[in-house]
Amino acid sequence: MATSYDQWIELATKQMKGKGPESLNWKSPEGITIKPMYHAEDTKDLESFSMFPGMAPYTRGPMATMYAGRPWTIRQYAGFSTAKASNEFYRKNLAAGQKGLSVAFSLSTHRGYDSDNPRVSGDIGKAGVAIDSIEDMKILFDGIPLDQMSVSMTMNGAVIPILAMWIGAAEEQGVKQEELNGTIQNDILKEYLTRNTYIYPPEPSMRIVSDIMAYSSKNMPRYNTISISGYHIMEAGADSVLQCAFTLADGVEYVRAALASGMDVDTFAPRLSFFFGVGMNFFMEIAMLRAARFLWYKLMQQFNPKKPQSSMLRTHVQTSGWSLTEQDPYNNIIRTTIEAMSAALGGTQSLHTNSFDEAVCLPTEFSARIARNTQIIIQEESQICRVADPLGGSYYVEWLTNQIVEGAEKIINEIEEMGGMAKAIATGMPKMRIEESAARRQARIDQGKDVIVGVNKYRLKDEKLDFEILEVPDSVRLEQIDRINHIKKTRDNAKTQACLEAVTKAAAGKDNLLEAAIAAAKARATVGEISDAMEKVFGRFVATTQCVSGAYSSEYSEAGSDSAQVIDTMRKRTDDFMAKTGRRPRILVTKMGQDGHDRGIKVVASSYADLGFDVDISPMFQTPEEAAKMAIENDVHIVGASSLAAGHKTLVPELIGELKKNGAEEIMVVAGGVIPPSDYQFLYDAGCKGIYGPGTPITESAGKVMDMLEEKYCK
Ligand code: MLC
Ligand code: 5AD
Repeated sequence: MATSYDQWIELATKQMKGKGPESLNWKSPEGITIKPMYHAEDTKDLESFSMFPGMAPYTRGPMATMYAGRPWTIRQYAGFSTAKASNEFYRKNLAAGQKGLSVAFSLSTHRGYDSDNPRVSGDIGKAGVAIDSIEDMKILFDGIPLDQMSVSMTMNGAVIPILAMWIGAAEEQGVKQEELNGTIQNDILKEYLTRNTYIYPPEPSMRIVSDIMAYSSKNMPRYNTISISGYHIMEAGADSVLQCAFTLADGVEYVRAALASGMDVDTFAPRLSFFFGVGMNFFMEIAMLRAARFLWYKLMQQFNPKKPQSSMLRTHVQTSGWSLTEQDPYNNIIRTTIEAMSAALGGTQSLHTNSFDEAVCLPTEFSARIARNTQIIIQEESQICRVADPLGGSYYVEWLTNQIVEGAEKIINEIEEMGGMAKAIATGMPKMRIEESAARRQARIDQGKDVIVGVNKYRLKDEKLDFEILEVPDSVRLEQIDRINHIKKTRDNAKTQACLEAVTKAAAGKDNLLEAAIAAAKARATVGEISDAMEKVFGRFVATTQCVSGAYSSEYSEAGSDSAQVIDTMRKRTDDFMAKTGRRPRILVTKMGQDGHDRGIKVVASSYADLGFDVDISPMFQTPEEAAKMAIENDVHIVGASSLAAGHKTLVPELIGELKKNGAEEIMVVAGGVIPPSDYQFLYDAGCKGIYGPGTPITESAGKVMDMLEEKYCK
């Protein structure tokens, strides 16, 4: 029976008692207007999408049969404590159905510090495994055959020593370089943008990227030399269009850097890989992955590749850690399942599913099992792997894919006009866009416009956490220091020093840095020593901190008078404080230790400023001593310490101690971030005045801070 769109509108209008279906249109965070229904008309001009998987432009996936031929790799990101503890964890996971490895390193290692460096005393092994030398690396892969197991290593800052140690450890395991299979993240641009585990300034860092590509394409043909990452861009607050655009623009920048270093496009481009994050907007995430493949193909054509693989986007996906909640945490299993389905229906090659305890601690054996089984059940029970790109041809998905292509292309063109992504990053443009998007999202959540079950709707009265929490003992640091001392005593020091000098010489000249570092790693030089050998020439990068303004309050006031009133009330309180004390309430927000997750402090800083606070943001990576000094010099009323990498029990008490030592105990300290509730009392006992966990609305924490300030200064 023939039907028409007009008839559908008529029917819908009738069923909705006179309201047209356009009243159901929804504007997504990307600014895309989503209609309640799609049909053939919406896709009729999208000819580029009538195609096959495995064929250019690869929208439907890079392989012809996709998961029907081989399912994606179940690759769980993990690492904590010592190499021995992580090795045991890996082996158990592999025995239980995990297929590929993915190493999470300690933040101290990321930043090129050995475990005996006093700057990192609160970080060792807390957020990933601490690796100081090739000996640690050998323990990490003990009993894991590196010629068979593909290994991803998330390393960007200290990428040269870590990759060198992995190659060296494999060799000492009897595995040749050409047999090695895996991926190194090696994506430094997004570190300046969001993840913050850089060491050197951008220019030498880009050279490191090219040196790794050059070395690997010659010696390790099966190795993916980079994992161009949108995940962290999304986690920092970017919507899907921004994630897609900035990630691909980063990719183009790397291609240009490799070409400029004299490589032929077809020697390195087939081994570029990608990494995207998927959140809770189910179809949007699927469309983003499809759009990214289409756009990458298109973008690569300007470099005239001859091999099809050179323009084929292959990607890893991780479900969104940020989307998971501390409140009612078993809901996180459901969220992760939905996100994993997006990744699969979007055609990922490899996937990490987060554990439900994400917002509290690192995965335990129990939570890791559920996360892994989420993938195994999808692969082995749901039958969705039987057909390649099963959503191909869906009016909505195809239309949405095209929307993301168009939106991202616009931003990529803007970046091209600025001279490419490195230049765009230097202007601060992408960072500000991401932070604005994050502040808006926070405002929508704080008002209940974006629902988060168990947090801003259906909240439980009793929020007891009833699961085991993984805690890394401080003794890991001492164990690591013992091993460093032992290595330094037993190695041939003259040989080590000569190798380190060769690394410095390579940094100053043209020799390949990875090649020089492999020799140093085999001569038992440490991560810190190899990093320092390059730092002598490259220097260390210090970021300047900027902050958006107005995004939080403008998103808030758009919601109408009730919400706007919340903002007005807070502003009146900060104005009154000023009238009574002669100063605005002044807060320093700080990140201490090597924890680079700055979405939280950026959102807090820009929203508090919108509410009438004077806000100072400390540079990243402060020691407690430095943070205290800044608080005193800036004469703040209160310090907010954000911790997402398990350093809170050392760093927060040390900060309070430093303030006291310098006669500034009147400066109050509050903490926020990923802090297990079982640690709250410990922090209160140490003098912390407030703890605001994930899911606390900004207006609520600001209200509590004002309560304390009014009590102290206005009575
Ligand atoms: C796949 N294959 C097929 C096939 N599908 N063959 C025939 N028919 C099919 N349908 C083949 C492939 O060609 C390949 O062979 C082999 O199977 C493996 O498939 P793959 O697609 O290459 O998978 P994989 O090896 O898993 O590689 C995926 C990848 C890679 C290219 C995306 O880069 C990767 O594993 N990335 C992981 C990155 C990661 O884990 N990052 C964690 C970040 S966490 P051949 O012969 O070509 O090998 C993080 C958090 C933080 O960053 O700390 O901030
Ligand atoms: N083990 C497991 N997952 C980790 N993540 C970060 N560190 C680890 C680790 N050591 C995951 C979390 C986080 C994301 C960046 O990576 O899901 O949100």
